[in-house]
Amino acid sequence: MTSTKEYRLLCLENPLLDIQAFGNEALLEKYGLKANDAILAEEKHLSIYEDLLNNYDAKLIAGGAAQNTARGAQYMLPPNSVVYLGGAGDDKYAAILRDACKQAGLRVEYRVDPKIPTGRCGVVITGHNRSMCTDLGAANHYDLDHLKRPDIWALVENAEAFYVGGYHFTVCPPAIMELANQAATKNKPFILSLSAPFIPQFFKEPLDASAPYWDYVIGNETEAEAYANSHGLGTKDVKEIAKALANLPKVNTQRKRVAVITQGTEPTVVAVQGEDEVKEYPVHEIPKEEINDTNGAGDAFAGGFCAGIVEGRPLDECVDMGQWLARLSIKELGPSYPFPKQTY
Ligand code: 26A
Repeated sequence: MTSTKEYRLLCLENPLLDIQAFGNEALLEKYGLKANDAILAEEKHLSIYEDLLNNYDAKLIAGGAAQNTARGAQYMLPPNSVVYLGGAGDDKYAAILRDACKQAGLRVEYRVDPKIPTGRCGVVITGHNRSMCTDLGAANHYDLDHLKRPDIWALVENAEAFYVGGYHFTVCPPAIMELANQAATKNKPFILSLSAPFIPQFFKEPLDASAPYWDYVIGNETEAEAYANSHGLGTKDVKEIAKALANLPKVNTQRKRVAVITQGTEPTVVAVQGEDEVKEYPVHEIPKEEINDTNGAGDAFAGGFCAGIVEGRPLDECVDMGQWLARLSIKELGPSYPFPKQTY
């Protein structure tokens, strides 16, 4: 049954402006970056943003993992279906983000910090890899006061599903827990992305505190492996890890947990709580010449998947919607979706 209600999906995380360029080994080496990674910027990284803009013809693109997912879900849903929360500044970068979200039909409710610049993410593309280095800025100041503001809390109560980007564990775990609790007590789906290997590695405690509330947990193979390592699962087998995630203790027993692990061009792995069989969904290949870059492919997958969940579609179809949207995003520059809109 499709509902006509507005803002059925509410998303939370870190709004960032991506400063994205095609780079090379030397650039990665200069800043001590791995070819495929996502990290928080330290002092030594802070000049990379100017470097990318001045020397690598970097483009400014709306980013922030869950904001990309939110734009993606909105892409596949009726108008006014998705609202996104996070912290931003009051500056040129925030204006670019607002504009991109407006064009995508995504409603954003930022906690605006007039004194702190909007967060930025340096993205270095080399081949099919992307290295991301984030200076969170105002995104790091999201707080419970904003979430509990009556107009914002009304959006939370109105929502029928929640999507939280795991990157937010570095910012405001109490806000994540508020949404998790709201989901469990009202029997609404709570969807969490593991986001990056460093989240299960270094933010294990807040991640684990939220685990009993996950109805859906989404990650890629490197995040799954990082989770397995930091939790002593003793396996690198993606299917085994998915099974372990699906069968963690759960608060809302009215929904079976689903763990979804993407693996680039390899099949998407899906495990359901209490079920022995772990399913694999092959991805449709994209001709090489049609690939622009893979930055944001995982976010796009999550966007399509969430759109399916919000619409109450069967799990198989949700996975297919995720794969479909990821494919569209890979053909664009950065975490973007083609306009005019394509229909699923
Ligand atoms: C806290 N960190 C490190 C981050 C991010 C992030 N989004 C939120 N928090 N680091 C990278 N990203 C975003 O990931 C997208 C690609 O998946 C980038 O902004 C990029 O758009």
